[in-house]
Amino acid sequence: MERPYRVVVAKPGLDGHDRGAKVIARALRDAGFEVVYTGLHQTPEQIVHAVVQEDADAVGLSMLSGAHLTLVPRVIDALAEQGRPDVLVVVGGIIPEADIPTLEGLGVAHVFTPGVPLPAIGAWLAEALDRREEALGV
Ligand code: B12
Repeated sequence: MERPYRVVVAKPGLDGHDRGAKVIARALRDAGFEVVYTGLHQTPEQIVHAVVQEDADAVGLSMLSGAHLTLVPRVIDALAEQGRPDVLVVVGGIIPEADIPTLEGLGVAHVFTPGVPLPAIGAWLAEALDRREEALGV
């Protein structure tokens, strides 16, 4: 990893499934990322506010409620509206296989479903953020 990237791990929506988000926040922190966890029950606007305030490189949305096709596009739109379309967006959780191409079409860089080893998630993110940094010419 070129530098310790900052990642906002967020729980959009009204459900209380926060175990996955906490596991990921911890795993990314242990892998050398700077992690900000938003806590439960965040609106897309609150999440994007955190991303802007923290000047984050990436946002990871943990979705187990089934509302991903409603909430993920709202986060992506709000990032563009707030002048941060460069932020890498990843989604994790209970996402039906059939919805993954739709999310990727909206601009989600990767979808992580249960069973992916935690070190592989950190490694993927580090590589993707190194590539993003190169592309941005930072
Ligand atoms: C534990 C659990 C609960 C717990 C939650 C405890 C908690 N604090 O999290 C309790 C008992 C509270 C609960 C309640 C309910 N639940 Co529940 N729950 C589960 C269950 C069994 C396991 C989820 C879990 O914690 N897994 C362990 C964690 C570590 O895994 P994970 O979250 O999937 O995260 C991994 C990956 O997905 C990924 N990941 C996740 N997030 C992120 C984020 C990023 C950035 C990245 C990179 C990766 C990533 O990496 C993680 C590590 O591998 C699932 C079924 C299942 N097999 O997944 C149902 C499930 C999610 N629940 C479900 C439902 C319906 C409910 C209830 C509505 C049931 C009811 N009628 O009351 C309520 C809702 C209550 C509420 N207020 O939200 C459904 C959702 C259906 C849907 N999506 O269409 C599921 C899928 C069960 C089912 N098959 O029907 N639940």
